Amino acid sequence: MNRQAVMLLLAMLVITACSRHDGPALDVSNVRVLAPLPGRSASVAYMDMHNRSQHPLTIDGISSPEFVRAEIHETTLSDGIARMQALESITVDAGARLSFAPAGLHIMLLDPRKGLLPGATVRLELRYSDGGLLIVDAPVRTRGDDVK
Ligand SMILES: [Cu+2]
Repeated sequence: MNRQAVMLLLAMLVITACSRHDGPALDVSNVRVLAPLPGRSASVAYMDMHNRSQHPLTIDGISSPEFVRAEIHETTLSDGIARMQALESITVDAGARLSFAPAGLHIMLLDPRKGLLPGATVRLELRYSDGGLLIVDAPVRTRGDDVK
């Protein structure tokens, strides 16, 4: 099978998995990937999440076919210095909203498999701790276009 056939098969498996996922999951909006700064390879993804279910939902893994690695990061300020740390998981409480946004939570996308151009689409695969998958297609924007 070629790569496209494999991806199609994976997509079908994901749809099957999602339909078995009982109850509503996370609503995701305002998704975007910012293209790397000139000379850099790391990209970042932001989005807003809303848990419409009656239960807390935990994301404990993330990947993207367009990148070798993807990680959940949080930027924190201490002594006036911004630092990033990788998080094992994030939990959105029942009814709560959570934003991945500049200077806070973000999805770090590392080692792109090819160049990222504004207008392209990046697929993000977020794994629920109970095994379901949340697939999000994110448009690539330049940093200057990002909505604050
Ligand atoms: Cu980061």
